[in-house]
Amino acid sequence: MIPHLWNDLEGTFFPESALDYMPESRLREVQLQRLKAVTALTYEKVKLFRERMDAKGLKPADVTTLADVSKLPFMVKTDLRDTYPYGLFAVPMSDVVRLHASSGTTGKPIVVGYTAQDMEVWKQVIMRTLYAAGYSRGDIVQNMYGYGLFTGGLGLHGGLEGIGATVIPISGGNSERQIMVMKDFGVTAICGTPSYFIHLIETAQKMGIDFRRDLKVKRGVFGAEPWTDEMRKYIESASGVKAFDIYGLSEIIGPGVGAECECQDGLHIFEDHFLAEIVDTKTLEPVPDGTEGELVITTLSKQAMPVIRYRTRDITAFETSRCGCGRTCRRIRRISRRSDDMFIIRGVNVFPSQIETALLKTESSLPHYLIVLTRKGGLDQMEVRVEITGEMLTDNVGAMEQLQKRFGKSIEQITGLHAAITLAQPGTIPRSEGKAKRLLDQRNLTN
Ligand code: DLL
Repeated sequence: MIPHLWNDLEGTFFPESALDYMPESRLREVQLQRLKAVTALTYEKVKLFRERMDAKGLKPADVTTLADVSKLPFMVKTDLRDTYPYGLFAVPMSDVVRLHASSGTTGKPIVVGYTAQDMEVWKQVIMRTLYAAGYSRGDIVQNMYGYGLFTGGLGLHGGLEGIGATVIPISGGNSERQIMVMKDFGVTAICGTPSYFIHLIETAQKMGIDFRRDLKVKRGVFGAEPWTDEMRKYIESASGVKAFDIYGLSEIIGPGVGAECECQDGLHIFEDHFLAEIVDTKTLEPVPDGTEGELVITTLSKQAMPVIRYRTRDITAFETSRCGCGRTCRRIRRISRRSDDMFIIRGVNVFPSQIETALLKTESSLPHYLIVLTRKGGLDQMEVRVEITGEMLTDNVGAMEQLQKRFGKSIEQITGLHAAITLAQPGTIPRSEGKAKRLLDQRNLTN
């Protein structure tokens, strides 16, 4: 018998968005009730979790308060690989109505499953995301996230249909056709990765199409990869599209773990379904609100693959102020980096987002860029290839050299490191239809 976690609000009915405004005391009650249930379910059904609990001498009954979550063992990505494909599932396969997979960087993908009720929850959190970003019935939405095993396309799709929007399931790629569809189908809102949208802004320019003059797109929900506030400013000023952040990961549900509201000031976590903690990356102890650390998430209502204390590797902090929108769900700061994104060059920790900030501080138009790491005479070298955009282009060689110097100086100010800047010809840095690849580490190939 599957414990029914979704309809356990003792008869209280909260229409989708109203859940975002649940009185905080009630929200914590719901969380605790669900935390107890999910711990019991996972203990009973998932061997790996049961073994780890037993090793710590813990039983589900030891969870009596929300703070007790910190006693529970962590789960990490390799747990999904080690139990590939279905070892963490807590229901029989006959109850699993959907599988997705994330194409890890090495070897086998990780596989995640959903029951019919999980699909309903997923739809609801995406609906809440879309309402928060001002989407509604009547919107014509071009969904540019990849459809298929990736959770982005079909995840957003369910919620878009849920709010009654008209969905165009176009997926990524074929950029000129994307712009044609936007124009001809009267698209009012979009979903996709921010890096792909920046590429589309460029494509439209090349096609002689002006976003403000020729298109009706007003809003976009962007995520699946780190992006900065500078990038938001660029998107909004270059296209007139108001850009909202959406966060999520396959292991937890896919997109829809957290999202920005109209205040665009941090992402509200859908706390009735996801219990968020932020822990110190070294000690793994909880950090005070406002302090950066690694986001750890426990699914509170997942049936097919409940996940307890999953270490996301994503670095963020809880916002300490209340949000102007009145939602009671707590917010996290936008995720600018992953702890495993970091590269170490000559002993200095660097995140690709720092390079992006440095480039955008120098030039307001976002250049496409690639960080290339090599080794020369045993010493790490960092090259940043920056693609020339229309705004930067000039015949004046001196001016181009100046630009190169300014990029270098800005990177040095932010990271303390010297980077060789190469200005690349327009269109030469590879574009991605999904998540952007910003780092090419060739240190093992060079010396
Ligand atoms: O990227 C799910 C998703 C689809 C989210 C569409 C948003 C929109 P994965 O492929 O499993 O799932 O990758 C998850 O991507 O741990 C973060 O490191 C990163 N990520 C996702 N959203 C954001 C965001 C989807 N808004 C991993 N900001 C996560 C920064 C993000 N990083």
